[in-house]
Amino acid sequence: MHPMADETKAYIGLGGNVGDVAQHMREAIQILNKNDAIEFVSVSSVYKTPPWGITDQDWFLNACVGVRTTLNPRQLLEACQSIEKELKRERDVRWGPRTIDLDILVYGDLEIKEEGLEIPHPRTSERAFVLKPLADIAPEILLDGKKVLQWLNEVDQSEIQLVEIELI
Ligand code: A4P
Ligand code: MG
Repeated sequence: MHPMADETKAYIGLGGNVGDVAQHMREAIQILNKNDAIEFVSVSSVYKTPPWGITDQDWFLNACVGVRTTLNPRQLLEACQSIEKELKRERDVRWGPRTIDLDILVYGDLEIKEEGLEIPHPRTSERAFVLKPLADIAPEILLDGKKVLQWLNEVDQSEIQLVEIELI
């Protein structure tokens, strides 16, 4: 079998606001890396972002990774969810459940709207906390016909802060 057959470029968003989120991001990347079907390609900077949706909670750290994978979208979702479980299980005891989320933001140019799986991830083009890190590693990819960088310029990113930490 050709090792590069059927690889798709995908982008995964990392976010959390409980516990040592940067450390969870590092661990998530390490676990992704260990998967033979996932090749790690790129990582964004880390950003401190105001909470979106429910605003009465701590600020988040957000970042994005780019991968090449032979997994199909469902398999990649399962990989992401098993990482969440692994990292949350540890944290459950000490800090409660919301330590890190992994969202499949983009999978090639695929559009999926199924029960439990929507790609591109819902509301990506409205969310500065997703667009800012995604623009570090994939400014030119298209969401709904428009570049990530263009979407970013249309949202309020004034409160987002660059955090000087390395994930790899
Ligand atoms: N799901 C569907 N599509 C996808 C996809 N493309 N990638 C389903 C990953 N999961 C996907 O997710 C709920 C369900 O989404 C999963 O069972 C999966 O089948 P979850 O992670 O269990 O729950 P959640 O993340 O709390 O819900 P949701 O609706 O995904 O929330 P969001 O949209 O992820 O928002 N503010 C800042 N600043 N930074 C953040 O990172 N994150 C959230 C969560 C809110 N506010 C935030 C941030
Ligand atoms: Mg989510």
